[in-house]
Amino acid sequence: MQHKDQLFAAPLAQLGDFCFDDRVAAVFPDMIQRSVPGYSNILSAIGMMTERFAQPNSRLYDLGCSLGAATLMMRRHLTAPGCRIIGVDNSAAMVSRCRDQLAAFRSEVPVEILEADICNVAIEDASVVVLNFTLQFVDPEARLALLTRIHAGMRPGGMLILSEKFRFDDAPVNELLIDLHLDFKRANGYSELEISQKRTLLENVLRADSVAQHKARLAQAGFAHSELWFQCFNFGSLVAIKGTAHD
Ligand code: GEK
Repeated sequence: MQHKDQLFAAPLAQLGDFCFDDRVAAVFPDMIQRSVPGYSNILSAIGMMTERFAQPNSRLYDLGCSLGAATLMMRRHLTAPGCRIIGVDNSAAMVSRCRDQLAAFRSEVPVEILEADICNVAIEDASVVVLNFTLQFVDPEARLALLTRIHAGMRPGGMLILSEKFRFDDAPVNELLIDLHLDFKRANGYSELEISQKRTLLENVLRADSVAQHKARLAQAGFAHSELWFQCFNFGSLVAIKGTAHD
């Protein structure tokens, strides 16, 4: 059953920091669909990239998997033999619901969901790694180290899909794209109160980088190739490929 996100519909006495607790996990599919422009397009593309980039007998990672929407997409589109998928999230509420969700669909592909911090989990022998709107919640100081470890744990020719909320250095453009995103949320039925309360809650936990910052960091982490392949307002997705001996 789909639950509607009404967490911020009534005035809240205290606005602390947003966290991925059981109340958020219970409404998460509705929340992300109504808040992130392009979310379902990006999920479809994760399926397409998996089909293309998964290498036989390798591992596929979904880092910050929430309820496993990207994990499910990867599992559905995986054609390479002998692979396993590892989903990781540090929210106990998300992990428990994610395991139930995955068990609801039959599949031969082995999937493991770990409750862990993506900054500590081992990345090994990976051909596809997904960071679908997760890096933005990692401490900015820890982002390069994480991407460097991901790169080190990938096979040559492997693919990283990095989806994020962006900020833009050009102030009028930044304001316009933020405004268009707010219109998107209004069009999806969020009230002014819901929008402003959620914004305050996210202020300290979601720190967005620019596309240029992402590209520079990906290069620094060792990725030979990267490009923005999708953007809608201030949300989008990059692909990065680990070089081969021919690069
Ligand atoms: C999707 N990828 O539906 N370690 C592990 N998990 C983390 C960490 C961390 N350090 N920081 C945040 N998370 C999903 C959507 S949501 C995006 C991802 C959003 C987890 C956090 O618990 C949450 O489940 C997820 O990252 C971010 O395709 O809510 O905007």
